[in-house]
Amino acid sequence: ASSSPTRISRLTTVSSMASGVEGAVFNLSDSSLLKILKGDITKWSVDTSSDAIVNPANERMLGGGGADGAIHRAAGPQLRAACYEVPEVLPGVRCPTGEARITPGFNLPASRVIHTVGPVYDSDVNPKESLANSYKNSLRVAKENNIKYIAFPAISCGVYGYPFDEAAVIGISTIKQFSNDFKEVHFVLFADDIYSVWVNKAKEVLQKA
Ligand code: AR6
Repeated sequence: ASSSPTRISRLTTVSSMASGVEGAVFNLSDSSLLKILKGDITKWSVDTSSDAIVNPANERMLGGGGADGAIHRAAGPQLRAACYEVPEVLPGVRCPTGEARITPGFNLPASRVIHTVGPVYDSDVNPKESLANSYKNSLRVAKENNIKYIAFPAISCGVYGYPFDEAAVIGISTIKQFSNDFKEVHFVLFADDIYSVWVNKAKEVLQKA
């Protein structure tokens, strides 16, 4: 299988955020693709119900700012209610850093939401390991729920302060490791700067092999 990336200006496959969206496509394995898209993850959809978006949440899982806030607003109040039902493992902690939990997507176009908590870059003892765990556990929960199409934001790259280039390498290489279980893994990135970093790092990481 060729691992050379195909630059595209328009997505014409399953992604229905397609029209005019900027994106880059890479082969992860013989049977799975990585798509890096610029856009709003709350609008992401594919033509299947075996899909999920990943929410960069906090340990309480009851909403917040950034992508988490946008996802909760778009999903509607049922999402907060479903998160509230997730059992606490410690007082105030429903999802420890690096772990993942799943809920329905309610009013979102995505069928499910996988909530994960990335590391706070400046205070986590091992931010690399924690960020890799967020990706791994999100993919594990996705696999357990037969999800074949999954969209990630840049976990920890906002409020939690993770440097984009390091986060991109961890995210892309971790996804590569587990790619066989998925048809498509997408990154949906909000800003131009972060999008460019992701595309460049995907070329480095995926062309090495
Ligand atoms: N679609 C895609 N990406 C987005 C969107 C969106 N609608 N909105 C923001 N981003 P952040 P974190 C990007 O801060 O760093 C919350 O308060 C954003 O530009 O959402 O993991 C939680 O409750 C950035 O690149 O998540 C936690 O307390 C990336 O998503 C805390 O923030 C992640 O930024 C989690 O911080």
